[in-house]
Amino acid sequence: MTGARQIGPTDVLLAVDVQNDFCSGGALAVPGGEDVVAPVNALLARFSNAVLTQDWHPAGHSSFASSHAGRRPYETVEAEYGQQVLWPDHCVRGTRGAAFHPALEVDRAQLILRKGFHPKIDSYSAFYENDRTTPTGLSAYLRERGLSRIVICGLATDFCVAWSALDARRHGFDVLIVTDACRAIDLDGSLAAAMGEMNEAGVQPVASHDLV
Ligand code: VGL
Ligand code: ZN
Repeated sequence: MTGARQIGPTDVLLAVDVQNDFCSGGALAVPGGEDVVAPVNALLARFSNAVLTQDWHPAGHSSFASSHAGRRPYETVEAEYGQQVLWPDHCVRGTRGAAFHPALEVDRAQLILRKGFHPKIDSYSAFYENDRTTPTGLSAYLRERGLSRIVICGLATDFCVAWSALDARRHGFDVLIVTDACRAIDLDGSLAAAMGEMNEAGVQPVASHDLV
């Protein structure tokens, strides 16, 4: 079999934001978002190390268009830390939209990392908030557990998946992205841009059937 890659004891599966609000009928539905659940579950069954992230915003979060008078979702504003896309209200902590997709095999994960909980800072990456200086603690967690290669999947390819993959490379992890277990928002070419940046940074695309 060409392209087969062995899953080993120092590999960790990082499944990003497989939550109701990013699936059909959700507040920030990613096209085909729910289609990742089956491949992500199949991956969870094969990895002995797994981390899930959960987008987890307080009501009135600064990334919500509704928090900015006269602004609409998908417009951009200047936050204290730079450009920030405004989103529909989504993944409000404790709501059904913030819950994982009901079919996701959450029990297989050892860590659920919540992000985006600071009212004035968004957090796409699983490693750093969007101010690019506030860490989530994930890098130290993985290092302390001796995990050196991150296999990433989930939602959305061009935001939370890509930002996490790029930060993982900056922290010196090997990174694979499982393309069939991701779906994108694709806002103004954001998918092509994200794929280009990940390629440049050495994030390697892989199909889930090649991970054995
Ligand atoms: C995400 C936009 C806002 C994501 C989260 O999971 O990619 N995108 N919050
Ligand atoms: Zn969010």
